[in-house]
Amino acid sequence: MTDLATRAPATPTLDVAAIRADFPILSRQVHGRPLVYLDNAATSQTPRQVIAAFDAYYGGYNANIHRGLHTLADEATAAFEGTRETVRGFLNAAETRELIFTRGTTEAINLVANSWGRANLKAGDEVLISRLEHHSNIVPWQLLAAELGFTIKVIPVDERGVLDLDAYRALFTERTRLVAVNHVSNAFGTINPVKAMATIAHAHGALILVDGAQATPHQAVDVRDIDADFYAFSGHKVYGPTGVGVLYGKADLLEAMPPWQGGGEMIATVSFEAGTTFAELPHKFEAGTPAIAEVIALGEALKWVAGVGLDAIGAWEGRLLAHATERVSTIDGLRILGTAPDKAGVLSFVVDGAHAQDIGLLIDQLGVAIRTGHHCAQPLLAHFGVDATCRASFAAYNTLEEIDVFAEALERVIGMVR
Ligand code: C6P
Repeated sequence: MTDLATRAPATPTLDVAAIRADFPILSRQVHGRPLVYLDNAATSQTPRQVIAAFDAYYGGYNANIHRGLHTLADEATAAFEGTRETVRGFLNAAETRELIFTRGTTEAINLVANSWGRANLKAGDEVLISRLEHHSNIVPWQLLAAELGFTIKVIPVDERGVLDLDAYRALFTERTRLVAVNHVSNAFGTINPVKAMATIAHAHGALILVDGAQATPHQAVDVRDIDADFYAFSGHKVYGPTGVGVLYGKADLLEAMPPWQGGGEMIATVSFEAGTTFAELPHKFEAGTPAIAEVIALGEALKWVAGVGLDAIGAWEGRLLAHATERVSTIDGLRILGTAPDKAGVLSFVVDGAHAQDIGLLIDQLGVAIRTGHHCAQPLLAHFGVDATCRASFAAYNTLEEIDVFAEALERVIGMVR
């Protein structure tokens, strides 16, 4: 993996105008100005191919899956399972049974905590979590630790927001059972060396769970190359719909894990006398009717991403990041948080004398959408002595001209609040 900001080719290989034409929302106005959408790390926009998948499903073959014998049920089941195969290719997983559909990254991590964690962690054990984590990769472990009595140890970061690998190595003991780390930090954009971290974890007999919510939209992910034991991502950050995400888990681990939610679809047989036996993977972890249309639409999103190409997307976003970094660096009193050499398309900053929320509200009046606040990463922000930052985050459809509009709007807004 290389630095997105420096690996960008001089001539971008993306046809950004053609890409933008796929996104109807990008032609809308906000407060009388063309929308400049730079809140992609919160949720990315959705191409018409994904929107069309909802129409096709509800207008053509809406039915419950895996249950009916009628034509509509067959068609819906085939499309749903088709996405599982698309996800398999997207992550380079070995088998589709290693892929569980969830509501998103948050639910995927909660699944691992409540199933694998509850069955395998006990008092005295240790779980390593990085300082860079989103709350969804902290709180499930804290909840479980309060119940089971294991210890959470924090992998530190340096002043650039880069994980300290020597300190990481030094945290391992014979009681370390799990490492939970994000692939890309949502608050700072740091790309973590998860493959090296997996090697170290495995050498100590620990598993590694990788939160890929912010990696999958920007770079090709190969779960087998990383050797991740678990890998999670959300549909809505990778040009897909909300309400759907994926948990990848190695088959032998998932096989040995107990179900975490009970209901229809996840059983083989149910009897008051003999008890319940469970379905094979992946259905053992998919209780109840899933988000069928969303899963099918996620498949379209991943095909769209593959069609554009993640290498080209990553390179283009690197160019956007470099340009944005250069533009805002000249603003008096502006400090960028997160200056890792290996960084995805996220620009987090604070400005002396101007609160992040004020900047966010005022810049919206100029048609520019950025996120302000703690980005669900309070331990990270607290470590850097702030309670909020402004965050601009980039996607394939953003342009250099939009970055200029953003930078000019930012300067104007700062002038208003100071
Ligand atoms: N980050 C952001 O603005 P869900 O909500 O389950 O789809 O994703 C949670 C999540 C987990 N890990 C990382 C690294 C994330 O960035 C997110 C979501 C959004 O940064 C919303 S807080």
